[in-house]
Amino acid sequence: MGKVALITGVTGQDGSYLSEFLLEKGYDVHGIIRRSSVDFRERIAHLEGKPHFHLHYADLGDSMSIVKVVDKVKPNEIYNLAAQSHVQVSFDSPEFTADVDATGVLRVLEAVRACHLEKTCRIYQASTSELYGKVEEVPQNENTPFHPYSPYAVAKLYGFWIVKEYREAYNMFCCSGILFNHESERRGETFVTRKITLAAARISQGLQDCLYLGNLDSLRDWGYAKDYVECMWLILQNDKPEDFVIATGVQHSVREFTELAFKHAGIELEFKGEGIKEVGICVKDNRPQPSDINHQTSLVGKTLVAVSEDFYRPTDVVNLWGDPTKAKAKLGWNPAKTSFEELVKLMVEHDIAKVAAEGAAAKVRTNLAEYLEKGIVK
Ligand code: NAP
Ligand code: G4F
Repeated sequence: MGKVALITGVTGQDGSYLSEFLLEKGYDVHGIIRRSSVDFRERIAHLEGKPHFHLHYADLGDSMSIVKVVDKVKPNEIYNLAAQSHVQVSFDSPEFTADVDATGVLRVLEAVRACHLEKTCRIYQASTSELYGKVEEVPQNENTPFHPYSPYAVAKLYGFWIVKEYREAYNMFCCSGILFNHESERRGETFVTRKITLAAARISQGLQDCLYLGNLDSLRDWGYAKDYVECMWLILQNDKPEDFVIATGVQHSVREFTELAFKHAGIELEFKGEGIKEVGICVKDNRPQPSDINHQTSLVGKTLVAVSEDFYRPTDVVNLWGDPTKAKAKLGWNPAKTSFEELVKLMVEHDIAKVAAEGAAAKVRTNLAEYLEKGIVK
């Protein structure tokens, strides 16, 4: 019999990669999904219907639903990835964020106890570098003090401590991975990296004029999500339950990410001005010029990136930089598998293809509408 894993947040970026990873390892993978008015789950659509992949309705805000799924599935491992994961949104919906990201963790732990699985079920909690918040040292490791700096981070801090508490109080194998930012072609479209790669793709194809961002000076340690899900699994295969920092150990600014993404899309930018007045101007237009897309006019001299106060946060975390020494030494994890440059490239290439495909589909629809109107096709 293979192992059984239960993933909360299976429809998210990490949940989808982790599902693929565990299926390849021979696991029976169960995921929890929420009722939504849209039934298409883009990130896991290719897994639905596979024999070892199962979905169950439950919600982290609903204790009974979690208890029922845990009791039915009887998992050997639970990966608690479900969360309201957007920091800026947590300022608009702080109570919901606390319910899911803080109390939700407690609900999962209690469900395991209620089902008497505390001796056999290992639990991974998706913790975050946001706990370091208004950072007290750089780079950050497992001993760096926490200073959460958003409603999201405060909620996640509760999740971190309740996992630690259950580990000590009830001898449960539950651990937190303190993951630094990890991105991919499946990243939500309002996180800064994906917002940038999609905009670079659209601007390069003449479908968007300008990208508006918030704090360009913010520094992050960005890794590739596909590499990070392996570490989640390694944490649960360890001899004893421990918490780990997962990061690349390399730091870049939002501005650097933007410059590189646009460069991959054939656009060289130069940044001028400061703060709210800063702009990114095109200084070289290296885009190929196929005849069938509408970017015949050069972008040189145009302002393609500008700053908008709308994307400033009431408090912002500006200096995240992780030290993955412990994960390297104890788990044998390689933090340098995908470099920053490779990550940006793969995201931009993906989005250029996506935008082009959407453009082509839209063109077919327009042509078809025209033909129908003219009576050419009936
Ligand atoms: P994501 O793409 O935003 O996915 C979040 C998942 O949580 C989605 O499947 C979502 O379901 C689910 N969810 C939200 N509220 C729920 C609820 N009440 N009940 C059940 N499911 C719920 O996030 P991600 O980037 O994959 O991140 C995974 C986890 O790692 C999160 O806990 C996040 O806070 C944490 N984390 C992420 C990073 C990062 O850089 N990505 C770094 C550190 C920690 P729907 O599809 O139905 O919305
Ligand atoms: O991409 P972000 O929204 O990610 P953030 O806030 O770091 O949170 C992500 O990583 C955390 C791990 O550290 C996770 F726990 C969390 O779930 C999530 O996955 O913003 C990154 C930085 C911020 O400093 C933000 O102020 O980019 C800055 N930024 C500048 N302009 C922007 C924008 N962020 C967003 N989302 N949109 C902008 O236009």
